Amino acid sequence: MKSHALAASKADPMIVTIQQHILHEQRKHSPHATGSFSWLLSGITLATKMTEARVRRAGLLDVIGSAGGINVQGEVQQKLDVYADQALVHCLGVRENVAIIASEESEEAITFDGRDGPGKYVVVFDPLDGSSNIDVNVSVGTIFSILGLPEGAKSSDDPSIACLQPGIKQLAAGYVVYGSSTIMVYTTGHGVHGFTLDPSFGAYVLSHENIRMPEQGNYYSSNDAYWDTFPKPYQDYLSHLRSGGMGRRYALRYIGSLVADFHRTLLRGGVFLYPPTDKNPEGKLRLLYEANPVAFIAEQAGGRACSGTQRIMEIEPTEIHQRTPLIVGGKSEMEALEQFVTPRRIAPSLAG
Ligand code: P6P
Repeated sequence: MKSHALAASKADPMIVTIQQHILHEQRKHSPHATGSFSWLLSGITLATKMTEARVRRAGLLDVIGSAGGINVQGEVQQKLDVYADQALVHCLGVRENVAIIASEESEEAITFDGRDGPGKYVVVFDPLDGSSNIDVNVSVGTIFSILGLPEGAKSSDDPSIACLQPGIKQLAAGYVVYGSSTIMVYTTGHGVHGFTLDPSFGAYVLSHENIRMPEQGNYYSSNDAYWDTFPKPYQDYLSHLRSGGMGRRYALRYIGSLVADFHRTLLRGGVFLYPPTDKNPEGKLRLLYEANPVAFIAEQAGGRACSGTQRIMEIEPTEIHQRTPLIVGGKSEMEALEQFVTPRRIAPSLAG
C-alpha cells in the first residue's frame, strides 16, 4: 500500500500540527463542522506566536527601548501584556466568526462591528498572566476560554452579558506557557492535548497527546506567605498534606504564575490552591479567563476544580472580571479536600 506522504518512518515520527489536530478532532466529533472553529483557534495560535517572539526578547526590548521608550524598530515601547492583548484583539478581530471578546486588560467586553453577518463565538482571555514575573525570567502564559454566542443575543445588547456563562458552557479552553519551551494545551471536551512550539519552523507540534492528571501527586502549590490569613479549614487541609496524612510527604512548589503552576499540576499531579485571604476574601484569580479554562482542562484530564463551596464550572458569573477562590488538582487530593473544606465550614450561610 502506497505510504502516505506524511507517514511516520521509524526515524522521522509524524509531525501533527495543532491545526491538523483541530481539524481532525472536528471531523471526528462534528462531521458537519465547517472549519470555522479551527479558523478561530488559528487566530489564537498566531497571536501567541507573536507574543512568544516578544517574551523571548523581553530583556533586550527593555534595554533597546529604554532610551525614551522608542526601540530600534521605531516602535513605541509597549508593556508586554499590552502587546499580548493587542495581538489577540487584532488576530481575533479579523476572524469574522468572533462576535465578542473580553480581556483581562480591558474593563469592558469588545464587539466587532461592520461585519457581514453576526459572529458565533465569544472569547475571553488573560493575554499575559503572571506578567510581573517577566523581568526575572519566570514562566508566564496566555489563558483563553471559548463560548458560543447565546441564542437570541442582539448586537444592541451589552456585550458583557454574552460573556457571563458558567464554565460548563465552554466549547473550548486552553493556555500557552512561555517557559523553557513554549507549549499550548487545549481541550474541546474530547480530552486534553499539548503542542510544543518548534521555533525552527514556527509551528505548534503535538507533543503531549491525551494528557491525564495523575490520581495522586507529590506537590502542593500555594502561597504559604498567606497561611495565617487562610480560613482554618484550608490550614487543616494543608497540614494534612504536609504531615503525611495522604500516605506520602508532599513538597511545596509555587512559581506565582498560574499557567506554570497549573501546567505542573496537570502533568505531575498534586494540588494548586489559591484560597480566600484577608487581601482577597473572594479569591484572587478571575473566574472567566483563569479558573474556568483551567477547570475545564483539569476535568477533561481526570482532575477536579472547585471554589471551596462549589464546582468552578457551575458558578454563575455576575461580572466579567469577578474573582473566585480556586482549588484544582488530582482525584485523591480533591477528595481529601472534602474532609476539611466544605460549604458548611467555609460559608455556613451557603450551607443553609
Ligand atoms: P500571589 C499572577 O499575578 C497571578 O494572577 C496568577 O498567575 C498567580 O497564580 C497569582 O496571581 C499569584 O498571586 O498573591 O501568590 O502573588
